[in-house]
Amino acid sequence: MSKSVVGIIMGSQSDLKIMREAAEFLEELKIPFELTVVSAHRTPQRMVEYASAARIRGLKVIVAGAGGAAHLPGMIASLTSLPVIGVPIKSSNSIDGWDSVLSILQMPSGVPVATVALNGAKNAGILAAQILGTENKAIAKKLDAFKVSLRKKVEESLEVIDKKGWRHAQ
Ligand code: RP5
Repeated sequence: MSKSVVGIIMGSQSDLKIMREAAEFLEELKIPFELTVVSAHRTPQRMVEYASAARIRGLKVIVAGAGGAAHLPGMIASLTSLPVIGVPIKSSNSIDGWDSVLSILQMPSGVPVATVALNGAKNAGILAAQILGTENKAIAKKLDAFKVSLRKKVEESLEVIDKKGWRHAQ
């Protein structure tokens, strides 16, 4: 794989400090992605062009992050039949983050956006990889190894607790 299969987009460069976590996970798994700024409100034409050309350019999943009145993920989902994962971001114009969560989550019937937690860009990267992993055995294998690493981290933390003699439940 060398052509980008995941498109990571965000409403502003200020979202990058969060959205980079999606990029870093995909990089770790060696999944080719592209990353750019597309704003639903400031560059609406660019948003339409991006979504309309996404499938034909070879993208298979789009990860879209935005804060405040976060219309980007939903609008992208309205313009393409590719799966769209939305990342609500607690941005400078967010009241407390709920505005972006609800703007991305509460989509009308027929136009889903798979919404991750507030600032949950890493999970968006993981979910994008999992979607690709349904068809790609090499990616699925790396995701299985990732799951094992999660389990091992918990086991290691239990060992620390055991050393203290604090654990009672199995
Ligand atoms: C949203 O407004 C962007 O996604 C960003 O989270 C927020 C603030 O943007 P800037 O004013 O920092 O460019 O559209």
